[in-house]
Amino acid sequence: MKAVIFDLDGVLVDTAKYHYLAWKKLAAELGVNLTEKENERLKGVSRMDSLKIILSLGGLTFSEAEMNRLADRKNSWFVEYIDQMKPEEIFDGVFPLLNALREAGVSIALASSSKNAAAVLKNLLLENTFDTVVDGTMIKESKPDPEIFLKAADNLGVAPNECIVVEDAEAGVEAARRAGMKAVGIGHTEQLGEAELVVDHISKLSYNRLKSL
Ligand code: B16
Ligand code: MG
Repeated sequence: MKAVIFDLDGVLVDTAKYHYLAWKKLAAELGVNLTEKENERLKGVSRMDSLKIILSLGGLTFSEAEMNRLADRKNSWFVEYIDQMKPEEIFDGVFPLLNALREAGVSIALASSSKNAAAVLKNLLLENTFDTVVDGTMIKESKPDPEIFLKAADNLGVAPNECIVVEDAEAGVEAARRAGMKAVGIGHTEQLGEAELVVDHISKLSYNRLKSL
């Protein structure tokens, strides 16, 4: 284990909840009931891919211009939530884990599909915490494509099989597997069963537990 690559939304902080609330509001306007179960498919995938999933749930089709307008509308609500975020919202267990990895000489990276990741990191005072950050503005394909994790490993100068990914999304676990990396899932085995280890919260992870993978 030379590097650990952390997802942002739903792993370090509960922005996954804000994505869900904003998508649910948009879906309701379109006459679609977005359940928590269906929302699992939206986690980790890009904004436009998320919208397409919602439209397919309702059997709806829109022009590209209209889809852009809908995606912007959802994003404006999401941005309102994250503008209010404070460092206290970082999950318990994040700093002890990051510090333990640092002390052991393990690199730490952040890989988020979100185009808002820089703003979230800034509000949480985490902008200088990671050895490299790859976000949705820097990639062509979002998770489940492995591009984001391969780019993070490349930035660190570490081989994929020396990296462990920490993810809350099924698409993220699949992206890690396709990148040739081990994955730890934060959530439920029902969605994240492909991961080497699944825990319900990041506070359950330790340096030793990651190393033993
Ligand atoms: P944005 P992550 C992902 O972030 C979210 O899980 C996903 O729900 C969201 O659609 C995606 O970012 C794009 O976000 O609309 O802000 O660009 O989990 O990869 O940190
Ligand atoms: Mg996530």
